Amino acid sequence: MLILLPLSRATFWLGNETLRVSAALFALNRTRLCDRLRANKDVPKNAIVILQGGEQTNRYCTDTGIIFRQESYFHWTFGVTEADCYGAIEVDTGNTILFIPRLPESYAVWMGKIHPPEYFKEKYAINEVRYTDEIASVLASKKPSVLLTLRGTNTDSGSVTREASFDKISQFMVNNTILHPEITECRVIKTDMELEVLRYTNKISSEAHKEVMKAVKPGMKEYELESGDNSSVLHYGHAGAPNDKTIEDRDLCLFDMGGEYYCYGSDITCTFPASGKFTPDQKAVYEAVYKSSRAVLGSIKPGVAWPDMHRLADRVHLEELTKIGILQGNVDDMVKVHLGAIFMPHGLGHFLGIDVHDVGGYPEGVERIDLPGLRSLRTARTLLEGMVLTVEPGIYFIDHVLDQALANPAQACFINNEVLARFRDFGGVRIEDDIAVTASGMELLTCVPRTVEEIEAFLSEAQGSTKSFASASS
Ligand SMILES: [Mn+2]
Repeated sequence: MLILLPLSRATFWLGNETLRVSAALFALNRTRLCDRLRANKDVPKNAIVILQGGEQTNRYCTDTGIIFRQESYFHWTFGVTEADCYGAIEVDTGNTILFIPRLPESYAVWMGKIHPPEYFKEKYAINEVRYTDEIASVLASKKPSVLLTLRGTNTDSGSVTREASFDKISQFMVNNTILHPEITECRVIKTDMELEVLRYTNKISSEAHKEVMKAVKPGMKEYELESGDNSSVLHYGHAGAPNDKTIEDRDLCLFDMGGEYYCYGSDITCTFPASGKFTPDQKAVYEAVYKSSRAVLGSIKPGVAWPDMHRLADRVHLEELTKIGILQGNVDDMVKVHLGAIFMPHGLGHFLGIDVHDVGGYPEGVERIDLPGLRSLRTARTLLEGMVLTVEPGIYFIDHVLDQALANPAQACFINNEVLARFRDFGGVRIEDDIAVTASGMELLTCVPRTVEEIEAFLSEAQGSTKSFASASS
């Protein structure tokens, strides 16, 4: 039996034109999780799922708070944005209990209003809200057969989830192995409500990319493009390689960035010429990547193995690089010596959701393929309806990798070094779109100028509008 609450008022919304996300999204996630767990013969009657949310932390030894972002499994299950909470679900009934921290009175002075449990009950449409210092007594009153805690390894990072722990947990029977594969599998398949948020995140991130494309001018510093609007978080540059290069007229710009909305992400890459016009070599390489990108998008459907999509992109790249003259010989023979990985050393794409590299890429029974390029894939799964992935083929000219290939006679024989020399300082091209697998194919979530013609027209229009604005204001 499921306990239904009126959900209409429980909505996440940032005002203005932003998307309203109903708490029903998370209620459905919990229902799906409970359904899976009840179907699992290892889960006894009267089991309770207990998750620990993310904790508020400070910068090193200081009292300067680090901006809090909810832990992803906790967000998927409860949609709660506050730090230092726990959540429990009674598997048989779906009854949900949120445990919030009992904040000290000083919080009201320094941080803002202290809300009572009733506030959170309404805000998140959750059946029961109690304090975290009551966890043991509240759970004991439910007489659970077992507490299901979350312990499992993230297959991208190798890091292990933080398993819930609280004072007096030792008085309960605890199982920490059942929950992780079940909840991870739920996260892999997106519901319609989740897809709606991902569509929205992709839409605003596509708009942000277009704003950046319009703003880029040779002579600017890379970091000048790091500001953006539309609630976008731009992921690029780091302390070891800050974005401090001056953009030159002949440069290709590559922006790999995506915004998050209510923790649901996006991941988009656009590559375009700073000058507004592709050189013949830039156009040739860009069109090679565009061709592989569209070949993959046209082939995606349920039942397709993701590594085969990676192989397809590689093959198109090898064919196109042969047309350009960088490679010579038979493409099948190039495939045998893994020449594609020289130009695309990363995987074709990854799951996307609450994490940008979303979970579930390698469940039990799916093995990583230990071959160049393919071993970098964050999933080797067969596609299912409801999966959301990035498709991000690229061709890069990386000196270190090219020199290794040239030193290997099995690969060097396919490379025309004279033509290659022309591309040594070229950099790279990546086209990254986000897609959802549908019943018969895929839905493209990203909407930015993609062909050479579309990009040049967009950039020339942007330059034109800047000029007319400048003349109008002078
Ligand atoms: Mn990506």
